[in-house]
Amino acid sequence: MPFTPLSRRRLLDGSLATGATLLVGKQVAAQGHDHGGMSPTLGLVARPKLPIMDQPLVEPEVRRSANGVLQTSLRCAYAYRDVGGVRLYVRSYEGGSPGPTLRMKPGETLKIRLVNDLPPNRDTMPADMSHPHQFNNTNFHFHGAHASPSGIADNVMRSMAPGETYDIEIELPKDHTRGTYWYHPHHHGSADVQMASGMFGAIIVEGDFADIPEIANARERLLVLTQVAHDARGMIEDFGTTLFPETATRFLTVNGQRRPTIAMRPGEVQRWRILNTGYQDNMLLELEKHQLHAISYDGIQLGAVETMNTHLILPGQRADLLIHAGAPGTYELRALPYDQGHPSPVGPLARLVVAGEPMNMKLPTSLPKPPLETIKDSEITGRRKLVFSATAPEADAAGHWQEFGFFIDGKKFDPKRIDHRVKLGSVEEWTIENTHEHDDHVFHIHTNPFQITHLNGKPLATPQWRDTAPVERKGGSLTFRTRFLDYTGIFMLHCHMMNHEEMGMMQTVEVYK
Ligand SMILES: [Cu+2]
Repeated sequence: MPFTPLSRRRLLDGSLATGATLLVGKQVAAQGHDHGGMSPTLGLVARPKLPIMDQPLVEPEVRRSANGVLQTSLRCAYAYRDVGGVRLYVRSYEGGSPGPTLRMKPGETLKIRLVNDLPPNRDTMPADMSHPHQFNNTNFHFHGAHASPSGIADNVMRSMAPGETYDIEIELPKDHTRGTYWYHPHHHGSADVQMASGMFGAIIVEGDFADIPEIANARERLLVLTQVAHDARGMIEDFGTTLFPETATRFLTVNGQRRPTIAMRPGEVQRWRILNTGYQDNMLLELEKHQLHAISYDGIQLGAVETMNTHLILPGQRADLLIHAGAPGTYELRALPYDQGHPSPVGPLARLVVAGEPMNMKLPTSLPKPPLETIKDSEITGRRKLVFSATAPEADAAGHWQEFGFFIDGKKFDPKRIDHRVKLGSVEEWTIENTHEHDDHVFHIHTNPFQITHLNGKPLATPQWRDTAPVERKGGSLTFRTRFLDYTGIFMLHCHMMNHEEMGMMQTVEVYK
């Protein structure tokens, strides 16, 4: 049929046709049937029917370095996400959660252009900085990086305002430890809300265990464990009702999926890089009828495989575990009950489905010498003691969140105050004590990892390198040694339970020349 210009008649036909569609749509809707996608003009969002659970695990998009540089952009914006039968509308990196996985090597530079496309803040600055506020400010932290905390590097004192674009450049030294790291926002006031919304991603510093064939040949999986919290609208816009109460609505996901499936063959060995991004709570992991074989914690290689039946992972921590698949069957990866002062979240995380041709893979019998030298008594140049504490309303533990207070050395965070001055070249032994009756806390310090020597005053059989570690309630303690050799500047230490950090459980450290 030859082309003819639109006539009035045709327009009329068109409008009639649209009307008919609307009418049919209404009738179908009245009968209770799904009419998703049939009448887009009504402003309905077509909603694909997604199975709520048991879909194959999907790993985030990977962005790699080239010629010594990992150059990419990260856009912060609201996004819709359908997770486990809930439609969320929350802040995101690149429209999803987790954000892209960044893969780079020691000696390389991470260059990020961060575009803050969140809307303007609606509140002004509160009188107390340790009241959550201005949820659309952001910045960028490379958790676990041994890198400069200054300038446009791993500097969490930066403020990235909505509507603006910022450059970040983090150079890793050539001898940086290799393993599983991550990134997330760290702006005081908004970091908790943004992380609970799913703003985080993994950073893999490549090249560990390259000479151990049992590990190098194992298929790698990234499992980003998350506590998903939301209000009745699928949003997080209020700290006091959505994040702070221990009874707030929340569920667990892996890579933003509810109970995904992970396929293995009988006898296969896989390496699972597990990262706990939970904004508040611990998870006690168990894989039904399988042992967990740890080869690395917090991105730092262990000197020997640690085999266990369960593994406690705290917010911020990573554990690289080898899994040796047993007989065909379906096995649940789950979080078991754990008392951290309140019950930690419990439930299924994923399902391991073992099927197919058997494989004859083995676990490594030994691991290479770990990358960081044990800190000897003779190296210690100074000691410090820090006290984590909290106050709660006396009459009623379910009191309003503003009646609670979270402190280090009796003070709330003040970005203008330097809490610890450390001379470059120092090697120190610190003891962190927790006098809080109610909660265990999670100690994390930026820039330099530490070697735990004692927990609750008892020496560890093998001192353990970490960047995040527990401090148990009712007088529990964490003792570690750490070297301040490479970087000057101001960085943070804090509780990695983000509710506590946001309410003031954070301090500054300045390393000076
Ligand atoms: Cu805490």
